[in-house]
Amino acid sequence: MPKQKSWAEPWKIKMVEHLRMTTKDERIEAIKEAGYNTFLLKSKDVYIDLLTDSGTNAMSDRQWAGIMLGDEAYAGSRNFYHLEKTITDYYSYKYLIPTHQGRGAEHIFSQIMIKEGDYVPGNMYFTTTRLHQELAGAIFVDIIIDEAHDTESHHPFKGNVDLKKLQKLIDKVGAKRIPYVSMATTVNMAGGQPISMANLKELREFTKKYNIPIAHDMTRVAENAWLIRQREKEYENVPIKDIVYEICSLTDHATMSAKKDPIVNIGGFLATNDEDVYQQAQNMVVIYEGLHTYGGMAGRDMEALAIGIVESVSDDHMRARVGQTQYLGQNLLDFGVPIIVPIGSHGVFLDAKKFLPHLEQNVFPAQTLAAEIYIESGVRTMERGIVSAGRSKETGEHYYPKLELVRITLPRRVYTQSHMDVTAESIAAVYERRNSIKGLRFTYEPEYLRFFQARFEPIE
Ligand code: P70
Repeated sequence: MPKQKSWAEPWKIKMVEHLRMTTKDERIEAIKEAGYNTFLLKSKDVYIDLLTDSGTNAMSDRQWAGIMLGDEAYAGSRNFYHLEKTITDYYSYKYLIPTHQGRGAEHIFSQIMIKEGDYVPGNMYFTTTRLHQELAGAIFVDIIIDEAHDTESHHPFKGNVDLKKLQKLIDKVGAKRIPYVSMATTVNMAGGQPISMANLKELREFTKKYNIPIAHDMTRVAENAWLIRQREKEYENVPIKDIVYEICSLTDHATMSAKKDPIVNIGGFLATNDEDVYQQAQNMVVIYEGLHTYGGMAGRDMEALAIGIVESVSDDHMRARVGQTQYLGQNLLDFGVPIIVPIGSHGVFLDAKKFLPHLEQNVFPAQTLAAEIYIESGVRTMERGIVSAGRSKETGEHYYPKLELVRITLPRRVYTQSHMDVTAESIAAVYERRNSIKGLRFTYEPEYLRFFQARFEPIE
């Protein structure tokens, strides 16, 4: 008898997009031209693109049909009202401000909520989120549990908040200097790890005492809901849709990069239950994004998003989505490749410190490994380590994050299990020749979000 019953995708393929195969020599040239930064590779030179799950999803026939229903009125598009109702029905939030993508919402929200010298505690930083908090004058404080920084801990909810760390911050700076707690479902930089419902409820009770609101980064909330259902006994039979609604109900505001969970290619929003914040955001969105009934999205994109939200909370969709990630992760474990456990939802994360133990963190092991994987097979992955962490605003020194990772991220409904097999085998091949791999050094380092455009050269 097989150990586990197989699952299969709850869809079939109607249209295909051709992929270009390349030779190793072509790839060596391409990565050199890209300054050893996978963000700077041209897509035509990539075979299997696992850089990100952001905006790389395959829309359904229903979503494409929705595109034809785009109402491109400048003001009051009917797609906006459809989206607004969907967000209230599925995510509970009362008010909606559409934005061009997640960071547009982060920008507006941070500017409204933060005063110079404030502190924003959160369950680990995210690059764009922290930068907007810092640009608004805040200092980010990590309050995730210690296990999140340990690639070997099997804690089922590495996204949990450590309330003792939050208490310590309140004791030190006072609740008045904390405009909100930044809470992400799931935690991207920790390896796609979930927060538990029990922990979120505790956080809610705790913050209520101090009158501190919770701002929810809900970019991958449905994936978090799936992992709650897998790992939290009381929820094993609860539909994803209900878990998502309950998570959102425990928070006050939300920012969303709709390019992930809701299976579209562009879009985002700020949602809130606070009328005052809504009013201020309506005013700000017209400066930076567009009128408050489209905020940087076309009418057709809002329609595809409204439909995608409903599809994203389907149990069948999520079983296949997270099932594929688990399949790739298990394959890599079987090859003995060091990855973050438990396997998360949107990708598998290689532990570059263990993969390349002979490299110091200041020669960028994860950046180096992502470049080597590309050279091996044309699979594109992303660095999530010291290059992503950037430099401290105060000291100008690199942040040295404990986690030095390469993220292998899975777009939704795009690749097959055979693509996963090829990916795992090519990473295993790099693992076999790991001892001969050397590090990189900067040749160009941009000031903001340096990982996107930085360039490197190999250290001989
Ligand atoms: C990724 C993307 C975006 C993202 C996110 C969370 C938890 C906010 C955002 C911002 C794209 C990305 C962004 C920065 C560095 C690398 C890649 N994550 N919160 O690939 O949303 O991109 O729409 O502005 O994951 O993980 P947006």
